[in-house]
Amino acid sequence: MKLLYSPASPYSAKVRMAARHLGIEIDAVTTDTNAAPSELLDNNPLGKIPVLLRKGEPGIYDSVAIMHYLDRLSGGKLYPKKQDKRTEADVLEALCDGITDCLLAIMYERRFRPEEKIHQPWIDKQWGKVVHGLDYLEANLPKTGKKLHGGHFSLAALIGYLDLRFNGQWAEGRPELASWPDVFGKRFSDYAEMKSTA
Ligand SMILES: N[C@@H](CCC(=O)N[C@@H](CS)C(=O)NCC(=O)O)C(=O)O
Repeated sequence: MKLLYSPASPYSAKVRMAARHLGIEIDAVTTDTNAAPSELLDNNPLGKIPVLLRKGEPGIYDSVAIMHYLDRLSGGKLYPKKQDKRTEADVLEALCDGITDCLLAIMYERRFRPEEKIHQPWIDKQWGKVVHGLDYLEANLPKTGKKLHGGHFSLAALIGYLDLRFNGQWAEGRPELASWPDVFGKRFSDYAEMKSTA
């Protein structure tokens, strides 16, 4: 299988880490969404990464659908079996992906608009959601034992992206969250290698 991805993409980091954790081989192919290559558009009409490609089968997107596919491939090793634990994992993943969505909205506002059209109230609104989300996580960090699940990988991807693009702006006053990567790194030793990079 191939994964269309980019090294900075947090959602790509999430699924790559999960696949590595499960021992599922994936060939990661760097893809520039701005160039909109046909391999990307033919497999995801939205032109977004990550997209998982299988021989002779339709592409799989978005990252949550890929995570669920990996879970099925592994025989259910990526998400808890018990209903309440499963819901917890799903909601954690939704929260961390949702915070990441806000961070990307901020990045895109700055990157794609001419400087005079950048709308600061929109950036502030997105940042407000980030702050609420991170404060919630600081007070409600998931238990991180031997059994990692999709929510853990989403949180790891979020923190990797925060470190890459918002370094110095999020960790202060959130000691639990700031030290969580050390805990996670003990359970998933490839974290430093696989988190978002420039
Ligand atoms: N909800 C999607 C979000 C994917 C996404 O926004 N990916 C970004 C890169 S991190 C992208 O492809 N951006 C290009 C675009 O929006 O055109 C997922 O979970 O996969």
